[in-house]
Amino acid sequence: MSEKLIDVIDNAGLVRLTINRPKALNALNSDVLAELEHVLADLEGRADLRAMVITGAGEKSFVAGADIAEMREKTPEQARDFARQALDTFKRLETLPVPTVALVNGFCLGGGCELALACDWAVASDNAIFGQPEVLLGVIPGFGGTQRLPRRVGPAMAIDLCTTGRKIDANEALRIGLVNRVMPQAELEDYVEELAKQLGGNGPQSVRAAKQAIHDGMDQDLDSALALENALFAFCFAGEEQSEGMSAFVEKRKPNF
Ligand code: DAK
Repeated sequence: MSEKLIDVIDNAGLVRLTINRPKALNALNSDVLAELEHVLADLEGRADLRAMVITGAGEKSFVAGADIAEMREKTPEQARDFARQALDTFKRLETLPVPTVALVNGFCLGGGCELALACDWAVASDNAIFGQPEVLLGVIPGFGGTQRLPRRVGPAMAIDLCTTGRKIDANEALRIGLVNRVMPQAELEDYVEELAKQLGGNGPQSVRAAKQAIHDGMDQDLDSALALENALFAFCFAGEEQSEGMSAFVEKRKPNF
């Protein structure tokens, strides 16, 4: 397995992953997925991890989908295994305990859109293009799109995108809640760098707790989810972070997390 399909830059707990297959518009093949899973497995236990950004190499494409050439000859069993590999990898990404940001520059289609959906944030260039075009290829989204897309944008828009296969621009993606921000392409990198610093500068335990409360709570009924929030809120008072944050406010200084 090549170790060059995912570039990793680690800047004091702010980690940036770059999928590096620009000639295929960073399409996800088995090797990319295996390497991504390997990298995520290394990251998930790291106590110093503060935030993670994932992007695709080049200015044209975030990820243009699962690799169609690789999928073309698959039997149903092989297709199930291929999709399972991606589902497991994207689950790892989704449950990474720190905020994750999809930096979407250009095409974000099929498995690429599903990759962005497994991240907490999506920040897109103003020329980005989104879509779930699988029905145009005779399949359905296989990397979680039929489930994460309706949870992100609602079932009506998810049905629209998954049954027409139509592509939408960055502004429509923003309007339907698929992405958090749209930036001029020239400002995208700086914006995401600042965002990662901002996320990494907040209290690490409380940032992790906020993510956990929202993610785990979404899968529960409201009363159970509120009980989860209550437990995590109390947990925040068990460490030094809350004391430092509140003392800093009272003493009119910046907190040192
Ligand atoms: N897979 C493989 N190669 C791809 C690719 C992809 N998804 N997208 C682009 N490429 C390759 C092109 O083949 C081309 O390679 P060469 O011919 O140069 O060798 C190179 O990237 C540049 O692409 P184009 O020449 O096409 O560039 P254009 O600017 O003209 O067009 C495009 C860009 C993004 C509009 C076009 O490339 C395109 O339509 N790409 C396919 C987009 C797409 O349909 N994405 C969805 C893929 S399907 C499942 C598992 C998974 C899935 C479903 C089920 N099971 C196992 C059940 C998920 C499916 C998908 O994600």
